[in-house]
Amino acid sequence: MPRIIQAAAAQMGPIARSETRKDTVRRLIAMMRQAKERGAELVVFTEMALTTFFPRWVIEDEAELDSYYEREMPGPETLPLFEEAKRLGVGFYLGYAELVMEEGKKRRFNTSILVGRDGAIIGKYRKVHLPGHAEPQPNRTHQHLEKRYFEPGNLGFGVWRGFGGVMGMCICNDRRWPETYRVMGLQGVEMVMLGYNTPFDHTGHPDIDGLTSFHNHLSMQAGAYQNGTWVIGTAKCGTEEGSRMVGQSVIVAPSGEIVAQAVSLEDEVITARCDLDLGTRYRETIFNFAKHREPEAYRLIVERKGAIPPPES
Ligand code: ING
Repeated sequence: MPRIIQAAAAQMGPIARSETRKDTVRRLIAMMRQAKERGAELVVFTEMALTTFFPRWVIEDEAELDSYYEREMPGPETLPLFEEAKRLGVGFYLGYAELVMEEGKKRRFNTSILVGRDGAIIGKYRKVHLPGHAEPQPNRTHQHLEKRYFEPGNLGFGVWRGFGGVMGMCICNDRRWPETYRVMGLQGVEMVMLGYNTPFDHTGHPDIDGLTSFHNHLSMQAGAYQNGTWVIGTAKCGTEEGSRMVGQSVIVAPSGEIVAQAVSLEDEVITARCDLDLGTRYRETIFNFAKHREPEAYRLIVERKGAIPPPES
């Protein structure tokens, strides 16, 4: 019996600083309905899908900063999305800024959840790789202050059974690091979902920033192929409060091939028929970890650290 997931990526165009949760939830529901009309049973929304990407600014007022976070999920303003999902029988990945009291103190995470077709939360992930800075940088039109506004995720890279397979999550910068996919790959992940907010001017080096689009897909295609997993990457894109962000949302097969791609910088739904057993065939042949990986070799290299002679002084 083939294990097919009809999946969708719901790319978001810019979210203005002035947009309310009501506005953004309305946009998400509209795209969820579009995805359902096209047969989707799973929709991947983007990173921080409920607000503008606020780490581009220095925000000194704590009440204003807190206004960008969700204290409960679902909360009164996001419940309509969960209710519509249950009515339609569609599961979803949602990225948002999470504010919780843990161990007696206020904690802030860049978070995503996976919600089943019954509207119940299956799993939660908190972004591990936080790019950018904790302090504002000189000579930048937009800051990238995720290290100021979030803690590194403390939940690791988990996987969860759902939609007939093994599902995993990560967020944005995580997609650039091979460990992200491999830790889930070693747990048998079959579909990795992620959202991203990726400005074109992140490093300030024109030669590197000029490859932002190329590196976007390279990261996800490599992660998919090297771990025999589907990868769905959903952008928040376009010019948002003056910051130009890459679009190109994609659905990538375990072969590394892009099977669906967004072509706009607006709200756009793309869909694909994802056969989970395509991944199985890669993990039973080329990427059979049990047969072909040599973790012992890596350990030896790590233990021999310093074995490379220092450069001639
Ligand atoms: N954004 C970007 C990302 O990793 C970035 C930061 C942009 C890093 C371009 C490297 C190059 O896609 C987030 N939010 O992680």
